[in-house]
Amino acid sequence: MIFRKKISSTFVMLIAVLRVANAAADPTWDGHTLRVTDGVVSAAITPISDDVIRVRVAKGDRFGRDHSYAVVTTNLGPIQAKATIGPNETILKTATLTVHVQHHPIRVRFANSAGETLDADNNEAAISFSGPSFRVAKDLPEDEHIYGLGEKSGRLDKRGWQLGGYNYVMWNTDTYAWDSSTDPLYVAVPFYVAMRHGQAHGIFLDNTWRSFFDIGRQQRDALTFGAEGGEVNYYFINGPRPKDVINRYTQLTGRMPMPPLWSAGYNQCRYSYYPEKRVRQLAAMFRQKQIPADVIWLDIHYQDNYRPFTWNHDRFPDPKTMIADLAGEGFRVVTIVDPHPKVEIGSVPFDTGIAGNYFIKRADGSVYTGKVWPSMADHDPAPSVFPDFTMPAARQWWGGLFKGLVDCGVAGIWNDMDEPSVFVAPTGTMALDTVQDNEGEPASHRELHNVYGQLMSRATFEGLEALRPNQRPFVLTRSSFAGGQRYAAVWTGDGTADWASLRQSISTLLGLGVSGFGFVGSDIGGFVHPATAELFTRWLQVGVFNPFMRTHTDLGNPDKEPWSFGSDFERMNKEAIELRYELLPYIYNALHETAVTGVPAMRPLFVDFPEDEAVAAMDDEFLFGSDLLVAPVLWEGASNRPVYLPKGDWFDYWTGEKVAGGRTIDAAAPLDTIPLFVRAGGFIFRQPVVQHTGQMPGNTLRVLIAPAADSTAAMYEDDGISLEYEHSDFLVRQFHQIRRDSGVSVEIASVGGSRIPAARLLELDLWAEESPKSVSLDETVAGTADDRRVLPRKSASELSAADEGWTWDGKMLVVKAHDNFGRMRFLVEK
Ligand code: MIG
Repeated sequence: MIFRKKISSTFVMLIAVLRVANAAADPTWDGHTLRVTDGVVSAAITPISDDVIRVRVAKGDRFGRDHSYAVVTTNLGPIQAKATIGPNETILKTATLTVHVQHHPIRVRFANSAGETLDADNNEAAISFSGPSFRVAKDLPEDEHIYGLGEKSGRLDKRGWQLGGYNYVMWNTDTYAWDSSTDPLYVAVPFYVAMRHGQAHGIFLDNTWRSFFDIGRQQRDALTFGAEGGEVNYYFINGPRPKDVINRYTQLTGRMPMPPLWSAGYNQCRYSYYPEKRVRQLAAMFRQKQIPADVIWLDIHYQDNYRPFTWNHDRFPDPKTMIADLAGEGFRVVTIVDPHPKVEIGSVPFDTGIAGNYFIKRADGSVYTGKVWPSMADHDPAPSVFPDFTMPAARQWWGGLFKGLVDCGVAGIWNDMDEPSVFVAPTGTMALDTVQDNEGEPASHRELHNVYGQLMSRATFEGLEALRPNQRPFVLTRSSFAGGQRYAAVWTGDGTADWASLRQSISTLLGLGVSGFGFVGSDIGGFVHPATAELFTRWLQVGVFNPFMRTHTDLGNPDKEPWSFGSDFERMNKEAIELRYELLPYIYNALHETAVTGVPAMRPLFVDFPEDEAVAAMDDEFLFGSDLLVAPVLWEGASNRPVYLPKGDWFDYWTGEKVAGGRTIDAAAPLDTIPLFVRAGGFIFRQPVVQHTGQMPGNTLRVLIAPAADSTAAMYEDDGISLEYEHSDFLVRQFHQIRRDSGVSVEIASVGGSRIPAARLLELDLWAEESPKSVSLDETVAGTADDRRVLPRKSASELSAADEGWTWDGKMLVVKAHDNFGRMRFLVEK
């Protein structure tokens, strides 16, 4: 263990001796950065916005290169910062924060404008260095909750878990059959959100070395983080709401770009689908059974002896024709590409990589080789070389290698093994003293290990972007680092097909979401071992509300398709996937919110209800978007479950029944039912079921509106595939309901973009206990009473065949009209 269990008294004495030996200089403030040295360490504290303060601390006074793979900009807008340098302390003030910097020894404390301390260095331990490593100790109040830290096992509230556990470690690792106590996993994000009394802030340690976070374990009232090398380089991020913290963190590290719409559909994978005939049969089965699906995934067996960028032509004689035929059926194909070309003179990746000097080197300068998949090949096995993705030219070269796959029509790329994973090596990864370019300042794998996957997915993303201009790249990666949300969706690797892993998948995905990764999912049904029918169905129901929805299973397991478990289960599985497609306009809208604000679609309740202490640690139910609360069944044999509803009114999605929140209810949940609740005033954007996303244009937009006195929501849409939305080819519409005793009005207005979608009908679904007297529509800009058109009342079957009118079935009022994509005002009179 590199980090001491306790700061020993000798260590403290050593600091005292050093302090005497080095004279400290007076603090300086140049209008941007406060510089302080206490003789042992130097600190540079820079407010980069009113709500984000950067803290750098180095041993002595030597700061290294200012460089980051995570941060995209520190230009976060206008800022007014003032420093008042006193004899013992400098007070730095922005519009919203006060930073107290003690000079001797250096201690930092952040307070809000009301003077409440948000984060403070632990007075005793604070900042210390030991050899190349450092640690920072913060006070951890008894009632503070800690979230995030990327892809983690255990519970949502890291603190609760930590008390019985261990340090959280950041070191990307291939963890086959991981469970709720495995750490670290595949993705490192040294960022956490702290919340106390409903007030949130965040700390992002921008350091790629192996790092650790000790949350009240060694010392109940201290949160300690540190790394094996590099500088103390962290950002304090202000709230006060959790959404503010996530928003600012993703302003700093970037947000996921709009994904292609098809990738938000249903994805079917296994290890591995082959040969071509099998793939065609699979596609045909979906269409024949009318179970919606958009994507079929090809795992490593499509390749020739596991060599990246090849096809096994015995299994896939004509991939281009196969992919074109599948496209005709509305399917896309995603193929896996791992980071380990085979050592093989005469093969393009190896030859061009050697020629360009793009592979990682051993400490002695020779090319590093390691055994991964190509060494397991039946034919002519050989070790692999590893592209150095920290070299910009190597990233560009790697991106260009996708040309063959893109020319075949492959729609997206799946990056696996990019921790990187190396077989046979004792560490499971490459030698730590291998050397990488590090964007011009060579460094060891020890420093760069954690960014391997992030930079591989970056190279893949940028390659696809260049090869298919004006189309959104789609990349899925197993490994990543802070900021990796800019390049790829993430799945949680090789979990197990058991109920504990299903439960675990939720807190892990919620934690990823809080950590900036909003486009995430777990292997539906679990990866390791076969799934039981019941487990698969329940997992699929959870998967409907994973931002990224993909079924996958391990080599050797029986098939895991929606129809693999008999006809009863097939019906329920079909219903779950149909629900995904019905909700796609809402899901896509929530993904857009992530792209714009960083706030994940699948999110913990505390994000929207920070003031409700009851939800602070809740991770067996969650929100999808702001208006849906999802309480999936996570226990074998259960046919009901307790559901906590935060304060306010909720509506049962299935029955429309109004349920008062602020309490726990018992929800019925037979095997074909997912307990789902709509927040009062919520707007759920839906459509009739389609078989794939290609069928969406022209489909009716169905808007379910949960009652409230006054509520609004915005809905975003675009072409789902190109980058034209960056040039205003999108449409944002504002929906506004107002309820009075006399009735309800629903007003729709276009508030952004210039897109006119394909002609379609618009349907409003309103729960109503009595039949309205009349329903009218005003489509004029001015909107006086005279402009209203009364819509005809119809029977349900008449309405389903008609373009305009309304019907009431005793519970639900359904109103239909042509969508004019502009202003529409519906008036329902009681
Ligand atoms: O060494 O490509 O997590 O999803 O099916 C195993 C084969 C490599 C691990 C991935 C898994 C994938 C499998 N891969």
